[in-house]
Amino acid sequence: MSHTAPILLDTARAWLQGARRIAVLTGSGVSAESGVPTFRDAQTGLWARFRPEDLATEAAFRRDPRRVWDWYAERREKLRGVLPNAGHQALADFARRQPGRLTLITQNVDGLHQQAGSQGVLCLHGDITANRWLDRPRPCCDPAHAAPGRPPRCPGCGNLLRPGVVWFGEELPPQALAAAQRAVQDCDVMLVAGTAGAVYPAAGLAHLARDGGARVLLLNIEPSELDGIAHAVLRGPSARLLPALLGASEPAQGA
Ligand code: BV8
Repeated sequence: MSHTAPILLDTARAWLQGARRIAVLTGSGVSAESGVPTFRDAQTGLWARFRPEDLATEAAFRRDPRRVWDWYAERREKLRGVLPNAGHQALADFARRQPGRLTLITQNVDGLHQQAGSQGVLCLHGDITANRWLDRPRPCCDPAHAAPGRPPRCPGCGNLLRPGVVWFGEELPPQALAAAQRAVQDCDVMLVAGTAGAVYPAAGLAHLARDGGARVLLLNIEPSELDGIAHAVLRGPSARLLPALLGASEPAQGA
């Protein structure tokens, strides 16, 4: 892995302030400072003996619906009362100040970007607070009348409700993915924040951006799988660095 130069905050800020179009990809690290455990860190206690990839699949859910439902119920519970942090806020504020310049793409299913006021967030991996039917719904399948249980089921045909997230082995929402691919191919700078960069096709967007001639800037507290393709890395927590990078520029001296 080639050594990617740490970059000065001011230089990174100049890259972003000077960019015509910016694409941002976020991962669970951006929500860590809101108290949401990252995907890897979430595997504690009851779930410590499972890899997330083993629970977040259709096969795992069909094999043991209660176990997978309970895992999501616990993650949903942990989201209750959680608020966006300064990192989420900085992205929303930048987009509000500079309409049309920033495309926000997220792997996160926690909805904190939207809660911070970000509009048009491209959610590649779904929404943990939503439910949908496991099998193609029949006329009898009405979520409002699902029989309670872990998971709830259709009293008519036994169809199960499942979390509205994208499981491993499942296709990403085609429109969101296509819009994300367009945004990274069209951007001057791609900022990748708070992700290990291990899950595809999301991580592939950084490669696409680089191949398209964009500068790829990583923000993470530690090395990630994308360091090798980045032009520069910023080491530090996103709730501190995103406001520093995207915050409104200080008025010029004596302005
Ligand atoms: C598919 C929703 C095909 C569910 C998620 C190419 C190569 C290799 C493998 C594949 C490939 N293409 C496809 C695959 C298979 C697979 C995959 O990528 N596997 C990996 C594990 C190798 N991909 C898929 O299965 C995808 N689907 O390919 O379908 C297909 C196509 C057409 C038709 C049918 C099928 C689907 C992938 C999506 C899976 N769902 N989430 C749920 O949430 O339960 S992925 C989930 O894991 C998250 O959404 C996220 O994407 C990922 C976790 O990654 P991170 O967010 O990065 O979190 P992590 O904990 O790993 O790291 C946190 C980072 O933050 C760290 O780097 C840490 O240092 C940093 N950090 C921590 N604190 C801070 C911080 N940084 C800054 N500040 C801080 N304070």
